[in-house]
Amino acid sequence: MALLPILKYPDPRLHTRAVPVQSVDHRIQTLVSDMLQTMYEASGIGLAATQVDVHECVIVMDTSESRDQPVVLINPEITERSEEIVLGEEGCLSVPAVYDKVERHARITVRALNRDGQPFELEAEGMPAVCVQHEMDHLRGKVFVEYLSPLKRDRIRTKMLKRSREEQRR
Ligand code: K1U
Ligand code: ZN
Repeated sequence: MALLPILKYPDPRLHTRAVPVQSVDHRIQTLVSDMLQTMYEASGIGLAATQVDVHECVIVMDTSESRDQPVVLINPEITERSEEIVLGEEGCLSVPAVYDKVERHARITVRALNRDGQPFELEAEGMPAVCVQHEMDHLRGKVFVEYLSPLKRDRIRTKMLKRSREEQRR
């Protein structure tokens, strides 16, 4: 297993659209293991392959309190969405220390392949539903700050660029 570097906003590679996985082979299984290790190490509840600069449709998640219930979604597709919308606080490992409210469908049904390449369906609500929608946005090249006002987004962009320049000087 390996820890993978996480791209930080406003890195333009975060806007790359991921392509479907052709075959759930050893390369993808290694990517899944590395992404899980990276997500746990960063104390995240989800991670999309886009964030580690791999532009294929792979998501890992663990929204359990015990942090021992990993979920792997390969080539996920949302097949049902509730009409009900919820407004909840989100964060992102690619935009550290920034949290803001985003509207999401309250309940969704997702179809995907697991890490063995087997199809399965997941019905999610609450934090798992929010997390799946956030991670699927990453696969489409969308970062949650793009739901915020242009003013907020510009402030976040400036703060992130300043922080990255400071980190480079260290
Ligand atoms: O995709 C990512 O960058 C991971 C992200 C997932 C996520 C968190 C919150 C709402 C939607 C999606 C994170 O894990 S951010 C860190 C975190 O654990 C967290 C932040 C805010 C609320 C709950 C958890
Ligand atoms: Zn994110």
